[in-house]
Amino acid sequence: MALYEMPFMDLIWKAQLVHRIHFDANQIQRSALFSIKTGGCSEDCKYCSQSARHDTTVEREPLKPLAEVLAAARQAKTQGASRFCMGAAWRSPKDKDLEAVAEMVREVKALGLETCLTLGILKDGQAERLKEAGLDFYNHNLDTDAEFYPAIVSTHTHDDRLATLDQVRAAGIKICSGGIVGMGETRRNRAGLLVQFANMPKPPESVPINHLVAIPGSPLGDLPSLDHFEFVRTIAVARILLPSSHIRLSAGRQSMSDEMQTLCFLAGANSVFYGDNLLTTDNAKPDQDDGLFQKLDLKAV
Ligand code: SAM
Ligand code: DTB
Ligand code: SF4
Repeated sequence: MALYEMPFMDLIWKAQLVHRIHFDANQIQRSALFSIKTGGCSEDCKYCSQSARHDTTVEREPLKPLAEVLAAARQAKTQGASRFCMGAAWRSPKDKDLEAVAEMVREVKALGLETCLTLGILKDGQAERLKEAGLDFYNHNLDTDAEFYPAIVSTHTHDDRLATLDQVRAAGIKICSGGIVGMGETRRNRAGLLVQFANMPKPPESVPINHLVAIPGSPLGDLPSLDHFEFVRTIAVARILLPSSHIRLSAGRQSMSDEMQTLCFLAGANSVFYGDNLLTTDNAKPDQDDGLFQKLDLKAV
């Protein structure tokens, strides 16, 4: 909380000092995102377009065939992404589906891309099977602190999320875990989430900070946007508390100006999702990103 309350200029300066000890400040990592299984999810996460319980425009689809996933991965590689993240709208993967996904991991890796999956809660043994397939990262966000979590999700608990992160760590897979801001949480909730990551025996290698994309028809569909400067402060506090993690400026970039994104990079964000789409919503356009990277002399890695 003391970091959040610092004068803005001092906070950004401190974040820059920390950032430059651990990273090249002119490099940004780029991951592409692809939905391999969209919609129809049993869970009730209030922010999400893919819950079967919310009346959104997203239609339920089956698991995508391998060829379609590989075509998307090849395109992401050609466009310049270094990691390919595959997301599924599941509470938890079935063993049969896990085998199909493991095959996707093997084939995407063979293209020379890093692999990441986000499939929901993992059961005993599933993380090990993904590790055997060569998975580099597993994304599983805590999303907000333990206190606010029940106001957002009732069908699983914050402890369920932590148990999956433990399994991923134990299997030797790198962790991507972050949160969403702008869901009506307090600054204390935001600080609590970041402190929780910082206090882990080994913090996540990658920490996505998502700005809520308000989805029409979802329970958070009418929420007003969080103040942009509070968002930038959140990035800076994340950078200071998690000095050697990649901090990803994630969902919500499509509604941020170039100048706002630049403030986020100054505050220590050093990773983005690159490509036309996130999972079910639009991302910032690659052409726009290329222009911004050029103007700022940023090198994509
Ligand atoms: N079903 C899996 C799960 O819940 O872990 C994987 C997919 S889920 C869509 C992955 C993450 O996307 C969520 O944890 C949340 O952080 C983010 N997300 C989903 N909808 C969002 C929205 N409308 N705005 C911002 N972030 C969102
Ligand atoms: C993460 O933290 N953000 C990504 C990824 N991990 C899976 C998802 C953002 C989803 C935004 C809303 C949508 O496109 O459905
Ligand atoms: Fe399902 Fe994941 Fe969306 Fe929650 S966030 S409703 S678990 S897809």
